[in-house]
Amino acid sequence: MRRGLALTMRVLAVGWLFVFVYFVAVPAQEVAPKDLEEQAQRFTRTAALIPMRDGVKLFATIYAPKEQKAALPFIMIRTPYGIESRGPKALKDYLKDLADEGYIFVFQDIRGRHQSEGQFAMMRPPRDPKDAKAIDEGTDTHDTIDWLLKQVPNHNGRVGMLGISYPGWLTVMALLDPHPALKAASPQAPPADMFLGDDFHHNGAFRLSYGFEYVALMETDKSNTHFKFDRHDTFEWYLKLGALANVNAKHFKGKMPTWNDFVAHPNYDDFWRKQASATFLKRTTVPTLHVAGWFDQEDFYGPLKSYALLEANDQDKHNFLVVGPWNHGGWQTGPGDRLGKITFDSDTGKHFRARIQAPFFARYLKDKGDKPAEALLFQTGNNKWVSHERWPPKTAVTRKLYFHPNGKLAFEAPPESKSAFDEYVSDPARPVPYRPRPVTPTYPGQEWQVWMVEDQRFTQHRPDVLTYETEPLTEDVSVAGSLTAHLFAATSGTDCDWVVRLIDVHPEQVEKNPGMGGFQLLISGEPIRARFRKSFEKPEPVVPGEVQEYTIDLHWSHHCFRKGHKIMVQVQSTWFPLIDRNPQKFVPNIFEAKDADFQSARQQVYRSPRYPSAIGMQVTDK
Ligand code: PG9
Repeated sequence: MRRGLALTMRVLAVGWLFVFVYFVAVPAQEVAPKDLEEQAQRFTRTAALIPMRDGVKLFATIYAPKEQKAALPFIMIRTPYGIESRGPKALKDYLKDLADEGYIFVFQDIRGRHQSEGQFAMMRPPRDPKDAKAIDEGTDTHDTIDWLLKQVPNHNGRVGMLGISYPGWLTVMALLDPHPALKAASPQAPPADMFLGDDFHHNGAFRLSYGFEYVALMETDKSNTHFKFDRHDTFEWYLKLGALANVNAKHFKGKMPTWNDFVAHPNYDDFWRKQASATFLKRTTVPTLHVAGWFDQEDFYGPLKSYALLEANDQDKHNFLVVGPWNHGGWQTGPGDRLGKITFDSDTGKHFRARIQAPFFARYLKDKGDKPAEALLFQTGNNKWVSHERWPPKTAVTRKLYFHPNGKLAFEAPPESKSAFDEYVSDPARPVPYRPRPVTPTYPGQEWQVWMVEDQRFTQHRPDVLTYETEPLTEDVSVAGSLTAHLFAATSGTDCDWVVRLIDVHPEQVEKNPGMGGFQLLISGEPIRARFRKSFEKPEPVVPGEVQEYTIDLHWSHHCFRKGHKIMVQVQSTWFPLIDRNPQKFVPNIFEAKDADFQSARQQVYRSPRYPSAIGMQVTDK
């Protein structure tokens, strides 16, 4: 192997003519033989170990069309998940329309993963520009593009980059100090802030099942390793695990760098800020198409934030947004005409790949076709694509839906009533599940991918879940923009979580689809940790019994609550094991709380003229 690498190095100096002879041939793994066969007929596959500026070599495969008549642009995907299992498959679905158009495809394992050398660092923050020797994902992309331009024949000097989630974030990293040949980028579902809104935390509340299982997946070894649960229902497993301190004590034994980072950084400090896009993503010279899914169970905050950050400085008008009715990466394969039980009346995934993604790259890499729309969003509820010149639209106005006595929800402010609040007991020993049990593992699970479109009826009438509901709507209510929960609430403890869920309740009779009678569709749900109500940097205990105002960002939505449907809001204090349990007693660091710290708390949600809890929604008549 070492002799092979030495040869590769020597060849690089000689030039591209010899490159195909000396590419290090690495056998493909985990690929369906059919995919390989098909690709072998269409493409010439070459593998290479590409040297980076610090000498570390990254493994890449290059698929050039066999019948290549003209010089073509590159399309590149960099990933931590292993290119041998993904590249050939992607060419059949995710990248098929691009393949039909004609590109040279490049797939690369990032530093420290699968067949690449070096050390993996979870979301390695951008380098210090003053440090000439520093590397990051941006320099690795830059060095790879440099190499491709010199070593691969018959290209047109332009590179496009895309990817979903981690590969989407790698695409964002490539935008910071872009290689001049990078002419188009599509970051799809990239995380933007792991403390505020993406995979690992939401508003500082730790995403337990995802955080734990993703760390095991990525840091057990160089490949993808699934944690082996000894129970089918992980709800039960996490409950038995107890306090988070038991993760290192019983399982990870201090060996997982990212878990240790969670424990060492329980608040929004420089560790999180350094890797958050708001810190460095200000402007880009590269045309960029951001892609998000309304039902993304992992990174919904990220793509919207990335679009908004670049939109603030988009003088060149080349920053675009697409949001479809998809779960995490749901646009990469299949027709996209449904998700779980929800149907969309058209093949939204196919449409995206053929009519949005492929034309975007053709426009900027081949000078073909027109500019994309500024913001193309699928309006859920009405099942139609709507093109906006600006997002959120200028015409959107904010309306408030107030909590009322007797579980009512209305656009009028609440009246005085005998008692000003509703209450429940939150017991961390009996948390509210976030999806119907059994909660099967995240990886390689199927159910995880669709939990956001599960019928929410499974929590209704629990004594620790408050429900507020409108009358059947007499006209459509079309959200186009942000949703925000304003909660006035008190706890008998010194810390707690508040989880707010906004739900579209279908009528009892759905003619077109009787199975949807009464279905409760989650439109948005977010937790807030009381300790962070004033600052994510400096948590503070709450005074027991004192009413506090909590503002919870429920993000953007483009949903039409149809005439005859009802709007429902639910409030609870656990959402398990999606979110770890709050001890409900203030401790300096929840990752170090003891089992004995967990206590029940009496939770009160106010709905009076003085403390009018409500959901703010930007609505339009479109
Ligand atoms: N949601 C995944 C992830 C991205 C970035 C960091 C951590 C996790 C993913 O699907 O890639």
